[in-house]
Amino acid sequence: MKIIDLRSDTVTHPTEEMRRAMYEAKVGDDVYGEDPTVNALEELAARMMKKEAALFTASGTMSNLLAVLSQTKRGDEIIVGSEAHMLWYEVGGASALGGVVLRTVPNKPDGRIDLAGIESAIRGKNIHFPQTTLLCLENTHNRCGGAVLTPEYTAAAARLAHQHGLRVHLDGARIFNAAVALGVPASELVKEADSVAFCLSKGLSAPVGSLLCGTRDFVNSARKWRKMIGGGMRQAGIIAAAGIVALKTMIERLAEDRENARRLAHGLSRIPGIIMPRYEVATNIVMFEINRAVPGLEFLRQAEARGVKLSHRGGQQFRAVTHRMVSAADIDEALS
Ligand code: TLP
Repeated sequence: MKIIDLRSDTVTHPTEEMRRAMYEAKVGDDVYGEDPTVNALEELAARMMKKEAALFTASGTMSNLLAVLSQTKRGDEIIVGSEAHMLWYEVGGASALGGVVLRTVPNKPDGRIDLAGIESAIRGKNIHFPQTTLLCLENTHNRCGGAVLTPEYTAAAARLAHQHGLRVHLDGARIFNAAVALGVPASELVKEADSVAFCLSKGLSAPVGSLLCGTRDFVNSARKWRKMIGGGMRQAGIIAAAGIVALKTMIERLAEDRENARRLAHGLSRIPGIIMPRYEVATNIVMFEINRAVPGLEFLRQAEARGVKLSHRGGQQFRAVTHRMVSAADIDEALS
């Protein structure tokens, strides 16, 4: 049976061109800084984000953790949105390994965090308080249904944070989905952030990897932390090669994923018993609920038995993510 896998864009396989590039990749020992393909990928990423330097890491989770380890000290407090991936899905790494407190401020449904909320969460000088040192934003916003932060919002939030002496990290796992949706270069969306993480292994279809970008000093520090947590990857050019192909060939096509997500959302909204959120689908993530006629787990099981895989968010709530391995015809089939 054909499977239409809408659980995540992380399920995408590398393209033929990526596989060829991996086979042919020139490699060296990256811990010595001698892997030419890793170096080329890091330079390309830094150029695309208009940052001084970049670091190739194993995953988005690792990049976000390194951003915390490199920009805070134990006992600090960092501000994250109440729906942040860093809070929900990164195993508490920032606290467990970075020793920081995660202070949450509510995310709005569109992924933003209210600026006044950020300002009031920043700790004043008081012997009892931890020091607030980092603000973390997310673009696109996973749990807010792939919502997009505009350059203006990001710049305003960053300005506010900087005024209070905080640094700003942007979890841009799907930053290119945001860039394509807004029709702006990704560098515009990360301009005011001190550090930005983005993923190669989601909609861009590379098999593994993420990049963490920022100043050269920041990246040097993150490189050291990466070594400590076991992320020195030796002949990583084999996987970096696919990343280069991803950045050179896979960004524009994200527009297709957005169209398919809209097609899916439109179709779902016409099915009795399915409840759609009121906001428009911004990128490649579609959130929906089903009414109580069928228990959520049963719906999940029945959809899967018919070849449609979905993410279950708990209760009656589901997530579907479009990607390169799902066509418009697949969306129609999933709907039917
Ligand atoms: N998100 C995954 C799961 O972890 C939920 C998914 O299927 O969406 N930041 C954001 C905004 C993400 O969505 C993800 C992955 C990450 C970071 C972590 O990336 P990886 O999976 O490479 O560690």
